[in-house]
Amino acid sequence: MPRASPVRIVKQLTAAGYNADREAVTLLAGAPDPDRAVEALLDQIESETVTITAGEVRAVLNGATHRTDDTTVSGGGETSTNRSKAAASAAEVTGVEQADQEASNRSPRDPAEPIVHGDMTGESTGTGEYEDFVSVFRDRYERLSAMLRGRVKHRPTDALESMPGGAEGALIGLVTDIRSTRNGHWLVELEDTNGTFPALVMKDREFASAVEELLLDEVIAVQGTLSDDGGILFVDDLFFPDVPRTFEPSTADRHVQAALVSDLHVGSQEFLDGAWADFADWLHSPAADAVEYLLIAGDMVEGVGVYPDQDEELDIIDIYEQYEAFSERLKAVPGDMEIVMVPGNHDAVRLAEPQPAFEPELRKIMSAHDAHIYSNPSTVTLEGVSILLYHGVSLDELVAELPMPEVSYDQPDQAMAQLLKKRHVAPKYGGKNRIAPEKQDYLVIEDIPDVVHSGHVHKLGVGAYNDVRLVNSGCFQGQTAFQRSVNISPDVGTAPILDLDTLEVTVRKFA
Ligand code: D5M
Ligand code: FE
Ligand code: ZN
Repeated sequence: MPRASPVRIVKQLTAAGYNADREAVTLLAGAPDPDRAVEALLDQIESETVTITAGEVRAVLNGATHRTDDTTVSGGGETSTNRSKAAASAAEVTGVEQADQEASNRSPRDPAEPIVHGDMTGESTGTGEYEDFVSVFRDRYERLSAMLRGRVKHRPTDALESMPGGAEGALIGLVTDIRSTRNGHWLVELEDTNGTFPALVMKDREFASAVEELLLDEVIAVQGTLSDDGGILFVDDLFFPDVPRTFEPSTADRHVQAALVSDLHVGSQEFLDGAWADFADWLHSPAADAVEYLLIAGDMVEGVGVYPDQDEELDIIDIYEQYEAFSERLKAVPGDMEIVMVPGNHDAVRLAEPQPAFEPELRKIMSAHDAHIYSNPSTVTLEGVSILLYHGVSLDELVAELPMPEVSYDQPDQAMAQLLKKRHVAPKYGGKNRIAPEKQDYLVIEDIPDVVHSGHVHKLGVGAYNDVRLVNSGCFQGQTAFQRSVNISPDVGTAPILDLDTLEVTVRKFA
């Protein structure tokens, strides 16, 4: 069935002065010729109609004469409507007269449908068997080693073993052990599909500091000289899969923006309802005219049983009610924006990454504005700009494990840069990160994105790594008891606004 963008349909109806039910828009979008259907509808509709119903659309599509009753339509329990920017509906959404006024002043948005890559929702094959772990690590090795192959003339570990002492050699492997020797050098054990081989990095080499950046299970390449007995590789150079310095990101060819947020934690006593309402109101204002997309990088709700004693801080204890409440907050956002979201560790999906997007029942609850819901991680392309959405649980691991002072909660973008360098969103298996074994490693950053958008650490971070824009969005949750106990002060009410045409970021603050 040919499908026009629902957003375009809403825009056409809005331009003619009508609102429409969600189902009416869906029907029009799915019509054989949506433009003709809209045209026919506008011809037939009575001018005093405010909201076009599905019944009216069906009448037009069936070629029947116009009728205004809508009794044949079963809403399927869906109560949300596809709101246009028309003043009446803006008032209904926000309950704020000022926004109502502003809404009627702003020009309509015309976002395009996002294109998604790496959404593994419905693709999960893992059964948790040993074989799945073997295949996910094999896939990780194969994809990451392919990125490194051009940089070294590597040999498999078993081939290195049979080479004579003193020979030049190179190896691509998964880091399985990092030890310092008695003299302060580093012994890094690397594993490929054929076996393992030890590599020695001397402490006085210029790249010795790279060892500090290593995490277990990441894939690197080393090049050097075999020891006299041929049993160790003395490393002369070390490579990460990395992003080339020459990387040039793509940009949109018109002025259009995306708001990048995360970590609302609706249902928590600390959810900053007022800050969210202010943000939503701002989106209705002319100042936000160019903001056509809203990306949410996980932790939409607070969830239940995520941390010990979490129930003491819950405002809403039922998970479905939390999503109902979240959905209400989503409805406050202008209906002509495209919304993309992925789950986080507080959301009601499996905790292990990759996290498939929600089950149908929760999707239905969150169906306001036809939001696009993908797995964590996923990459969406908006106006030609590819954005990797990853909630960010591994950032905790990086901050805890990496000794470099710049990789800290105060600069989450620096931790995000490490993910790009390692070309994997959760390099270390185990620890804080749970990884679900799948046939394929969906966590490899296969294609270099133009932008990485994360959340989770509740700290704002805007940076870049070899011209890839990095954004951590902060949160809409006030400081929790846990955060107080470990002295984390979250960046609250923050909404980084990304220019898709320049990749510049302006941070808006609503708290
Ligand atoms: O995570 C918000 C941030 O706070 C993230 O850096 C983890 C950390 N955090 C929050 N609560 C806990 C507990 N109880 N233990 C360990 N780390 C925690 P979020 O995903 O929003 O909870
Ligand atoms: Fe969070
Ligand atoms: Zn989180």
